Amino acid sequence: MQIDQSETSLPLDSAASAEKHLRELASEQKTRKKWLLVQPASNTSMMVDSGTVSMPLNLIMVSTLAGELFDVTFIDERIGDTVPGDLSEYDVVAITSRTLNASKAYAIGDHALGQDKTVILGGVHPTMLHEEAGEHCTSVVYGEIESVWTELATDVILGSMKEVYRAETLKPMETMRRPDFTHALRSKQAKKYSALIPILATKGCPVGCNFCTTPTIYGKSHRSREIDLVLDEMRYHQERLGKKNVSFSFMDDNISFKPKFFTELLEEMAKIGVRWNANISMNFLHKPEIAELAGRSGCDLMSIGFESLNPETLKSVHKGSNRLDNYGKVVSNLHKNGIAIQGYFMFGFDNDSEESFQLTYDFIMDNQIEFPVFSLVTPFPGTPYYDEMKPRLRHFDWDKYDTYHYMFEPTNMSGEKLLENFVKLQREVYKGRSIMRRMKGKPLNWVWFVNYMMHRFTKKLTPEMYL
Ligand code: B12
Ligand code: SF4
Repeated sequence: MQIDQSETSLPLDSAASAEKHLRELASEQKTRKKWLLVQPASNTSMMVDSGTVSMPLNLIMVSTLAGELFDVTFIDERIGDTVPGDLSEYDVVAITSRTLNASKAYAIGDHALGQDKTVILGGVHPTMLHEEAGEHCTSVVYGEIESVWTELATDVILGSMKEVYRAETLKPMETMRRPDFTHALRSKQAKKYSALIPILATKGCPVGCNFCTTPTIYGKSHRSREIDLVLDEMRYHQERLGKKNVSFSFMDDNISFKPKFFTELLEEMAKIGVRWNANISMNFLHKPEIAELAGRSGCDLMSIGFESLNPETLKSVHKGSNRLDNYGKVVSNLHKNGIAIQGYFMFGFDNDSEESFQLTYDFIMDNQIEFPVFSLVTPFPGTPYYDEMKPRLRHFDWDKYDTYHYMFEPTNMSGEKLLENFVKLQREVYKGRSIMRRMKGKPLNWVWFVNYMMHRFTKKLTPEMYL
C-alpha cells in the first residue's frame, strides 16, 4: 500500500470546521457505533508480558478519544482478557501493535476482517510497516491518533474508510486530552496492572539514534504540554487515590531533552509532593543540581539507557547523549539524592567483544546499579539500523523482536560466545553475593524484591532460550 498524502488530506478546509462537522455528524448518530479496542499479548517465549504490566497509555489515548463519540470495550490480553470469537456486537475493531505483538495483532485483525468488521491498526509497528499492516486491516493509522482523529472518526461514522490515516502536521500537545482510564480499569483483571500512573509531558526526541523508531514517527520534533496541564493531571490522581498512594511513570520519549522545560516542570512538581519515575537520557544528568532537583521533586527511580561501555559502539549507534566519562558521575549524583537506577545495557553490537561483558559487570558492581536490565541488540523494522542490518538478520519472525532474541552474529564474536557471556553476566550480577554488594546500604523496598525475583529468574537462563 502506498501512502498518498492527497488521500489523507481533510475534506474541509480547516481543522475547526472539520471538528464542527464531526460534532454534527456525531449528534445525528441514531445509535453510537461500538468499538472493540485490543491490546494484544505477544507470542514471545520470554517474560515480557508476564506478572504485573504497565497500563497501556497508547490504547488508553485511543479509548479517551473514541469514548467521547462511540461505545468502547477495552481488552488487554496481557492481563488475561480475551478477544471474543463472535464479534457481531462490534462495528469497529481497533488494535494497537508493537513489533513483538504484531503477529498476534495481525491474527486478530484477520479474524475481525473475516466477520466484515472495520479493522483499524495503529501503534509503532503498523506505522513503521504500514504496507504489511494494511494486509490485516481496513485502515492503518500512521503515528499518533490525536493528529488524525477528526478525519478518522468522521469516516467511521460515514462508513467510508481510507487505507491510511497520516497527519500532514502534528497537533500541538496542549490539545491532548487527559487520559481517561475508566475503560481500561473496567476489566475484572485490572488488578494485574502496575499501580504506577502513566503520564506524558512531552513527545518526540530529536537525538536521532539509528536503532530507535521515535525519529521516524515524530521526526525531529519535540513537543511539550503546558506544565499546568501536567500538574492538573497529577493533582486529579492525588485527589482520586490519596497523595500517599500515587506514583507516576512518565512515558515520554525523552522528557529531559529541553532542560528549561524539564527543570521548570520538576520545580512545580516539588511543590505538590509527587513520586515519579521516568526513562531519561543522560544528556545533562551529570550536573549535580539536576539530580538534586529530581530527588527533591519526588523521583525514586530513573531508567537510563547506558546501552554500552564501549565508546566505539556508542558512536556507531549515534547515541550522542551518552558520554562514557559521565557515566560514573550520573550514577553518583542520582544515588546521593536517593534515586535508584534501572540501567539498560545492550549486547550483540559489532564492536562487542568478550571484554565488553567484563567492563559492564565492573561498571554495574562498582557503581551499585540497583536494577540492571540486559537485552540483545534488535534492529526494529523501519529504522536506519534495520535497513543496514537486514542482510545479516537471522529471522523475520516478529514474535522474536522482543530484544531477548539473538538477531545476528556480531563481527568480533561468535553467536555462541555472545549468548554464553550474556547468560553468564546476568547470573553473575543477580547472584546472592552480587545483590548484597550492589544493594548495600539501600532502603528495604520493592527494588530488593525485584532483585530477588531476578535472582530466581536468571538461575534458569540458558543460551538456547535466546535463539
Ligand atoms: C514508555 C515506553 C515503555 C514503557 C511502558 C510500555 C507500555 N506498556 O506502554 C516500558 C518501560 C514498560 C516499555 C517496555 C518495553 N518497550 Co518501550 N517504549 C516506551 C516509549 C518510550 C513510549 C511509549 C508510550 O507509551 N508513549 C506514549 C503513547 C501515548 O504514545 P504511543 O505509544 O506512540 O501511542 C500513540 C500512537 O502510536 C497511536 N496508537 C498507538 N496504538 C494505537 C492503536 C490504534 C487503533 C490507533 C488508531 C492509534 C494508536 O496513538 C497513540 C496515542 O497518541 C516507546 C517509544 C515510542 N515513542 O513509542 C518505547 C517503545 C515502544 N518500546 C520499545 C521496546 C522495544 C520495549 C520492550 C520490548 C523493551 C524490553 N526489552 O523490555 C518492552 C516491551 C513492553 C511491551 N509489552 O510492549 C520499542 C518498540 C519497538 C517496536 N518496533 O516495537 C519503542 C518504540 C522504543 C524504540 N526502541 O524504538 N516501554
Ligand atoms: S535518545 Fe532515546 S528516544 Fe531519542 S532517538 Fe535515542 S533512543 Fe530514541
